[in-house]
Amino acid sequence: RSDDENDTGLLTKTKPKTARPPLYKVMLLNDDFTPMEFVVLVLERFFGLNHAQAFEIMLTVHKKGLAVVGVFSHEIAETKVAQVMDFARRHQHPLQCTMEKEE
Ligand code: TYC
Repeated sequence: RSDDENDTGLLTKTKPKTARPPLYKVMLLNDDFTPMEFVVLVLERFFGLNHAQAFEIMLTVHKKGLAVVGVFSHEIAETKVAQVMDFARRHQHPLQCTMEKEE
């Protein structure tokens, strides 16, 4: 049989699959020392959120321990994590930002 003919004898089309690149969740982690307003600033500056959105996500991290702040390609996610970690370090805050492959 041909590739496009299955065991019922029916003709079917096998759709060529184009693999999509994996996406990565970027997460902020809570800590006891980073000021709330600094986290809001981070979310506005590096994730393009408005003040209300930034405040809401900051509060979610504060209450739940962590939250996803965005989903990006590997390269963009790495850049966001590096920008946040560098900004926090320069201001001597222990804020942690990590990335994880989305399933
Ligand atoms: N828990 C911090 C405080 O009470 C605020 C905070 C929120 C810190 C979110 C980190 O990712 C964070 N000042």
